[in-house]
Amino acid sequence: MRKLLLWNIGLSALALLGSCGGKQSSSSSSADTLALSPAPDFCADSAMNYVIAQCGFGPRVPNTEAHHNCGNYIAGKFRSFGATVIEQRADLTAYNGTTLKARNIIASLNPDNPERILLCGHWDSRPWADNDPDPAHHHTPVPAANDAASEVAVMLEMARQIQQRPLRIGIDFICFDAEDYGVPQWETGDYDSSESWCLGSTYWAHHPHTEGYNARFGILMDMVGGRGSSFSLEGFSLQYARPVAEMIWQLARQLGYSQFFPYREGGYITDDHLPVNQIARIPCINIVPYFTSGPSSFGPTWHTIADTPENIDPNVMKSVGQTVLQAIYNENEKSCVQ
Ligand code: AHN
Ligand code: ZN
Repeated sequence: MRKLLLWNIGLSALALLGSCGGKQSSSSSSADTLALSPAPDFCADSAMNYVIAQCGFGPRVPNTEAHHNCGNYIAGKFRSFGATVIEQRADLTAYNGTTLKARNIIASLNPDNPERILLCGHWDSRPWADNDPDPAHHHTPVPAANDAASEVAVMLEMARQIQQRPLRIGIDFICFDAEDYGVPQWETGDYDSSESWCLGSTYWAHHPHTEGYNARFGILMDMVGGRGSSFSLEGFSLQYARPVAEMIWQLARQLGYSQFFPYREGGYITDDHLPVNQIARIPCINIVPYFTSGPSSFGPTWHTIADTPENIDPNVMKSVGQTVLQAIYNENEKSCVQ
């Protein structure tokens, strides 16, 4: 009942209603300004190191040794930051019939708290750089620094920071597998592209890692480190989780990241937030870049062999990591449980 009510009221009222015992900071005087709970400083250099480490394994294409080894690395890192890690394994069928030995990596903080926030991204690399300007590379795997080491790096750095300043609220970091095995542009067969992406998240949405899993909301991050990136309000995010999107873009503005989070609408993106919204029924936004010029709206390195750590801007990861950390610490203040 409380939850239903929350979704139907404005954000400033939401902040007031959610606060326990009127512990509202004085900075929330203006109707559109959100109170900022104390939050740790996201370290961009640390996140950069996590990008480099993941790329050091080679492209993390499902069914490869690099994928196996990097999966162990990611799970081990989250464990070292005090998270409880569940590895959800599944045999998923790619569009072309290939069986993918997939592994969703789920790292939970305060796993017993029913009040939770879901943070997610994918960790697999695309097997084909099919958007590379040079057709000679169209069958070469993507190094995948931005797509998707960046989002895993941001989640790892958030987990490291949270360990230093523990939360009461529950957090689930989910690294989805097999997001990026969608039908390549060079494929000549008659395949349904829309069904070919997001296999790991679709599996998780049908088989959540705990029975009856729920979260207040979800935040998907996809390609959150590319140089020159800015994040527009994505269409499905507004459709399914507008209050969450408005809260994040507002927090980004208050933290001085308007340059990275312009308050304007981008396109509708088929991505891991769709199964989370449509199957798991958790309102989930997508922080995904929107380039208004160049070869792709996802940026010049998207699905090319140039998706390397040199083309990552740590300041972009900082803007995302700091904003999402702030949202989590704000939610933590609202938590009345424990
Ligand atoms: C579409 O191309 C429609 N969605 C892409 C989702 C994606 C791929 N994100 C990262 N790689
Ligand atoms: Zn991709």
